[in-house]
Amino acid sequence: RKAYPFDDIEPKWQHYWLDKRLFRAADPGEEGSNKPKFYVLDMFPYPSGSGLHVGHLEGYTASDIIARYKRMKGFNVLHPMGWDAFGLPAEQHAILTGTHPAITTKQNIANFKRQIQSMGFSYDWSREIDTTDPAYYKWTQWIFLKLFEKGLAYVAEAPVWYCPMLKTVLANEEIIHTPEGPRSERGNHPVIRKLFRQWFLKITAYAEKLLEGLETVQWPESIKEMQRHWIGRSEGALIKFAVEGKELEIEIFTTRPDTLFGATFLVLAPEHPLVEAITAVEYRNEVENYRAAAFLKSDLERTELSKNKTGVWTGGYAIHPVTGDKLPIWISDYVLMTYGTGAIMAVPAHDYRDYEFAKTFGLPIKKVVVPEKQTEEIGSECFIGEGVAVHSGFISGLRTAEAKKKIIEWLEEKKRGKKDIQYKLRDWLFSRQRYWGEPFPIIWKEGKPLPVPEEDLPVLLPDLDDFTPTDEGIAPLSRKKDWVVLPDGGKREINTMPQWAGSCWYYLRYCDPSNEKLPFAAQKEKYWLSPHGVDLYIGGAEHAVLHLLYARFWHKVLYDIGLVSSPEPFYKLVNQGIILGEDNQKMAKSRGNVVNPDAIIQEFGADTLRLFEMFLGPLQQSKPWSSKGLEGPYRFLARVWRLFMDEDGEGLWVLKKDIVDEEPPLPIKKLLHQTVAEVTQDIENFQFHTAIAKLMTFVNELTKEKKRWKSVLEKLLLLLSPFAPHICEELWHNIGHKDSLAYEPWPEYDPKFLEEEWVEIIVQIDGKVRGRLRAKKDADKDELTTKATDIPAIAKWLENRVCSKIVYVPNRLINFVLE
Ligand code: ANZ
Repeated sequence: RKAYPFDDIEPKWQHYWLDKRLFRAADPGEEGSNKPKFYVLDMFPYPSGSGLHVGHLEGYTASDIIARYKRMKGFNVLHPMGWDAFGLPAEQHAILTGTHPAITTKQNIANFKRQIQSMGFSYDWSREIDTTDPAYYKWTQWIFLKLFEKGLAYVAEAPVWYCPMLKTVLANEEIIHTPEGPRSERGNHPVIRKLFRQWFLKITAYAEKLLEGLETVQWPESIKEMQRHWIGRSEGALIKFAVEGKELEIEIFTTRPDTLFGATFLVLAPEHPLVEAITAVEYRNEVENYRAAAFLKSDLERTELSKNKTGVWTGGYAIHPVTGDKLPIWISDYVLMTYGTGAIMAVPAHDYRDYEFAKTFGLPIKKVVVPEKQTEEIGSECFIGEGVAVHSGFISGLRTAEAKKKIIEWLEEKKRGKKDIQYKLRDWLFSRQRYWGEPFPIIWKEGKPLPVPEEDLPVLLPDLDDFTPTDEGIAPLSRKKDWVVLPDGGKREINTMPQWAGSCWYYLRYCDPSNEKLPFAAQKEKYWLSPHGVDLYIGGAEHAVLHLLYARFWHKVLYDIGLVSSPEPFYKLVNQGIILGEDNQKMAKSRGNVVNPDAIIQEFGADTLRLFEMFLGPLQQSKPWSSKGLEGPYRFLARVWRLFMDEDGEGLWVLKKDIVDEEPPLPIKKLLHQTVAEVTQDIENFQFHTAIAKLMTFVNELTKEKKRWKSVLEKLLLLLSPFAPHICEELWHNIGHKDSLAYEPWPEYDPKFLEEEWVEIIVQIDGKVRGRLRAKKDADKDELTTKATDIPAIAKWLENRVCSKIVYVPNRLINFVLE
């Protein structure tokens, strides 16, 4: 027999909530929309074949607690859910089994939805969206066209990551670098570099705005820092070097223009367009071979991982813009074509990479900066810090910052260079040679990409039987000739968008999910997103630089076009910590340590699982699962149940007879108000584990009492309901309420019942203890001084004396120093 009948209660209330559409958010103009709004968003799941795992449920439980709490606090709450359903796994499955990805996706969504609903989350299901639904992706295509119109989507040939196993091109972020070489994040397959015609989105045009916006949002500092790092802003200068004997100039980017006098050679990326023109005939073979080898390496292999510097001399020289010295021009793969100008001035005395290169090839090293305090770094041949310029002509003697300024002024005046800012951020590789994604709304005519007219959207993804890309990596849609080739000779774009596309704007669609004329109506967007975007976004930290950067980029473009009303999409971001397996390892099918929520719900109920997920530890920390721990919350809920319910002679649950409509005694009142105050504060601070601990203490105390005060029991149910909504609804109903408690006002507390914390303060005269004083914790100094001087024993010492100083150590002592 179950300790309490959760198996009856839970499905019953889930149906009640759904049938009554109890959690429908009121759109502007509807009843309820005059309340303040609160938009609490989850990162919507990819509906995988293996179903929900307990990690999803952690974030979803946390957001549900907030949603339920905010409703009770009088907010009009938008709490939606949907499916990020395009993507590789369904397509891989289709390739293996022949089952169309649409079918698998549909089944998986149904399973995810069943699982999510069995947790009793208070989603507004009328707003459910699915990124693979043509009614949704029509607008993903529409937004793409806006980017295209603004010149933010373009086609380029580019060396990109290609995975021969997955037969697709992957973005930088989808690659992991292992000691065995670069691999695909998905599936862990080896990847290589290949030249492809690709779509790119010009996220680099928003680098500065993406950086600035970070200052306005309430995000974990670690995530902001990862985005800053990813964007990688560097301030420096561009400097032009003439090539000896040629009408050519090499432009370099440096963050240390103050070291110009220490440049002893130049290095070009092997792909640099001037390499051919500069290379002397006798070096051509060697240079060509080196270039071919470099092409096969990734940027990361070329820079961070490679320790031994390689390179070849072109036979050419550059002229130093100030001294006129001849500097040999080399090529090396540690200089990347994808950053700055693809060329550098090498300053081996002040840059490690250049130093290693100079050592390897016997090139000169010239010291031009010394530390300000000569104690540091003495004797080291490579000093990368800032200091004072030496052997540097007109900037000698200047500190680094001034030296930079002065040399830039000189360069600008002589038209040999200028101040410059570079970003590490690259444009977003946006096309995939895959089937299961949004088709591009693009038609090719005479080699030019043209937008599909708006009235012809959506460009539907046609049916296919064979989902494998061709061996050359050409997208599978190329097989659908009658779809690709149009009667007028135009040809459809056959690549599809990456999975990130649909998740770039889904939070906007939730505001107006069935609009057929627009992605969302302005009035609804304004209501839900003003003034600062989604109020609270909960999800995993693994999206720090992918989804969270891409979505911010799209949002900022939409903001610039005037389609959204806030410059940032997500105001407050909370990352839940990872739930590890019981073995403290990441949960993974291959390790066999994945916990299935269905089995737990069956054995203990959803309320127990919800409580348990929150009771594991602080939301933001990662923590191991412990199936033994489920008993605790389960017994707690059974105890709550027994505060209200008794078994009759036939084993049926009946309401306790001794529930009284009386004022509770003072100690119980105090405990109640204390609990209300603390649970409220804990919820506001996402300290759900401590909130639950306080509710447990409260219930233990109530259990000891002979009487059951109805007003106290009611408050308990309201406080517990965001965490364990089913049992609370049932008991609320049992004690005589007709309606759900979901919109009951959140309990208030009266500070006069709160127990103050007291401390003992030592009172000293000239450092000797002369008295003691009980005071409220953190009381202020003046208040305490008055109190202390009122103590007769102290007053006696102070009589007719002049006090020169009062020393106060908060919560510890007060010392009167006499003259
Ligand atoms: C001369 C110099 C002297 C440099 C010195 C550094 C220290 P971040 O901070 O990453 O922006 N660099 C420029 N373009 C490059 C490229 N395409 N591939 C590889 N390295 C490149 O670093 C900028 C510095 O990295 C630049 O400043 C340049 O080396 C190098 F004491 O120029 B520096």
